[in-house]
Amino acid sequence: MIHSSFFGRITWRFTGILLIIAFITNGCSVQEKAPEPYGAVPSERQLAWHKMEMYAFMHFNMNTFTDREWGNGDESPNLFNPTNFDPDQMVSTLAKAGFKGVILTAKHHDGFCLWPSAYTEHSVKYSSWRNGKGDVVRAISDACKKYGIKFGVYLSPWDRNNANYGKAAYLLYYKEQLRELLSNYGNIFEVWFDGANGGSGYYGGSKEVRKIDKDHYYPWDSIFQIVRTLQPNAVMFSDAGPDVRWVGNEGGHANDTCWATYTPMPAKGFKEAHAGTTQSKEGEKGTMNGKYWMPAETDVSIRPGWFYHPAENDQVKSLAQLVKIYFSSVGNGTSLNLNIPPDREGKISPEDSTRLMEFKAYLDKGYSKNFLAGSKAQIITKNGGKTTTEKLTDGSADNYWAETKDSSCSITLALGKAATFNCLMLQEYIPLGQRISSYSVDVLQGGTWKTVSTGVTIGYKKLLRFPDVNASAVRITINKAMAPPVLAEIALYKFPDIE
Ligand code: FUL
Repeated sequence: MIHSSFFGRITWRFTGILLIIAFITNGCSVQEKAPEPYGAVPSERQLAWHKMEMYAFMHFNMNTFTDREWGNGDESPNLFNPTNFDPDQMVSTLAKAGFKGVILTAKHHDGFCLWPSAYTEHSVKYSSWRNGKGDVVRAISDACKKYGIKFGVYLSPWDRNNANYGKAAYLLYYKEQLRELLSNYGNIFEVWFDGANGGSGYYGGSKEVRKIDKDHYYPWDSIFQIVRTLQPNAVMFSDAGPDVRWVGNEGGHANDTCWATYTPMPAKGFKEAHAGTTQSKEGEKGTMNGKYWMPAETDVSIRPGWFYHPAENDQVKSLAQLVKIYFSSVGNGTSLNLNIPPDREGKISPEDSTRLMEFKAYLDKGYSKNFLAGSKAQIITKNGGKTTTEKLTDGSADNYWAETKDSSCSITLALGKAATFNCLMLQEYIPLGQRISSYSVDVLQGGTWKTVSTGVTIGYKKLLRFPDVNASAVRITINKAMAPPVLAEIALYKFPDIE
């Protein structure tokens, strides 16, 4: 039959191509079948976001000049007046400090717009700063392109300036503003939707309290659709995602058990889980086997406030505090969004930039030597299956080793020679889901195995810290997994002590 052999050839060719693709992407032998994904899995845009790990929040707006955290909305545009505005200094400092992106507060709750929006008179266009010709969004997004980092926007859903806030007309205004930001400034990697909504304000002179029905006021689906249409690669952040969830605190920590999957639940008194209406504390842990892949972002400020206040110049977080935040956020599989608020000149202040460079030097030193580089992992499964792999130590998290049957196994890696270390990095291969739910780590000291750490979740990345230990091998025992484990990378480091 001409037809069946024709289709047979096509099918054969198609299968052959698939196997070649599988071989190239996974490094598996052609006989091996890629494991089925387990549970919710990340989208391409979420995978790209995970890999950023650290980006900077930039709270810079009217409050910078009024010494406030929440402006009322009645501030004169002329108050916005950076005296030495220097986007190159700001963005190059952040890029040098290792941040992979910047999220700018294009509009905070007071409603002042850092770009010349066509829809309001409450913006840089109506300020005497640069005779109304300034555009902070343009300047920062251009600098991000110049220094090779990504750009994101915060557009406060609450607006204490707008006369229509609380009514349907405001929502049209909000959407137009979102369209402006997403159409005119190049690629956006993240759009940040704040959950603080409704209350007292200026509201075009009404000066009243405007409570909104948080369950129904914002048409989140159509707002999200604007982002998907105009910036398909951008992730959206809010208490309830849809792509990235709030970690649930502003102290800079995730839980030691932190799932990338999440089923957001409405807080007491609300019907639906949206920005401002979730049980936010749950964000610290996420949900085992949660409905969505919705990893956490840990947002925290380098200073007590989100905006710059001269009186807080001596309260910039110490290196020890930043390092603790790093291990508690990035080390628990979340991304760190560290706020570095520019000062009234329009620069990153010397106190902050000095601390950032110390932080960068600390991380560089810690990551300078991986004691497992090139080591071969010996794997023994619960049922006695034995295998070895170099994929876990090849420096690439884009390929993996997969166990096909057993959910528990032990992975032993020998160091070239005994060394002192204090941090083990583990990575699951998340395109196939988050699977592991219990493990322990032992080190070999003079012929005896000693347990140094135990854990529940791994996900995109887990950095396990323990006191300095001198040992010649490390063993990871996967005790439980919801599906046979698929790991991407294992590394071992010695981070410096902090005096
Ligand atoms: C909060 C806001 O109310 C703060 O001012 C700040 O922007 C922080 C990141 O989010 O909800």
